[in-house]
Amino acid sequence: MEIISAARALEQEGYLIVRNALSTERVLALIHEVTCLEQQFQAREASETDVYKVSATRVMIHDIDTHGLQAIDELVSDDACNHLLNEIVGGKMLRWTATYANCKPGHPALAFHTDYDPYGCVKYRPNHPSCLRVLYYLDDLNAEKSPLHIAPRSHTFLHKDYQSDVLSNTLDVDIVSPTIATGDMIVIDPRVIHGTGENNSDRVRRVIAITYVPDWSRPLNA
Ligand SMILES: O=C(O)CCC(=O)C(=O)O
Repeated sequence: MEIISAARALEQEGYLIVRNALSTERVLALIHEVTCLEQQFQAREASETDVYKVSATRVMIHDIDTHGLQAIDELVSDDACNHLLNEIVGGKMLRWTATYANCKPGHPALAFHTDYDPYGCVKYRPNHPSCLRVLYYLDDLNAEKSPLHIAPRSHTFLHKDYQSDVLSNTLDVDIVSPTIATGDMIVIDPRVIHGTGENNSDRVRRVIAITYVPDWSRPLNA
C-alpha cells in the first residue's frame, strides 16, 4: 500500500491493516520469547506488579522491550513499520511502550474503550499529539476467538458518549470486526473506539501492542 493512501485511510477511518507484516519465522521467534517471559514472570511474581497483570484467563506484560530479547527488539525498531509511521507523522517515531497480552480460552469480552487519555498522564494510555498504537497479532482471530471490534471514524466523534473515557459493552454505531491472521499488523489512532469479543475457542490469543510517539510531540499532561 502506498504511504499516502495508508496515511489517508488511518486518518479517516482511525485504523489501518497491514497484512503479513511478520513472516512465520518472526512470529515463531516472538512466540518463543513472550512464552519464556510469561514463564519467568509467573515463576517470580507472587502477585501483580505495575508491569505484570494476571487473571485466570489473561496475562499482560508491559515494557517487554526492556529485557534485551532479540525478536522483540527487532520488532519495536522494525524498519518498514517505522518508515511508514515516520512518513505519516512527519517526524521520527519514538517507541513509548511495548506490551504483550495473552487472552486464554474463556477470557471475557473487552469493553469498548480508547487507548487515549488526554486528561491523565498514565504511561500506558498515551496522550501525545499524533501518537499511534501498533498491534501485531501472533495468532489468527475469528468470531470465536476474541475478534477485534472497531468503530470506524470514532476518533472524530464529537458526542460525549464517544469520548476517550468511553467504557461500554455495547456501542450504538457501526462496528467492523476485520479478519485478522497471524502476522498481520494493525495501526490504530489511540482515540478510535475498539474492544474485543470473548475467547470462546480452545486456543490462546496473543498480541503485542506498541505505542509510538513523534519526536516533535510531548505529552499533553507531563
Ligand atoms: O487485543 C486486541 O486485539 C486489542 C487490544 C486492545 O484493545 C488494546 O491494546 O487496547
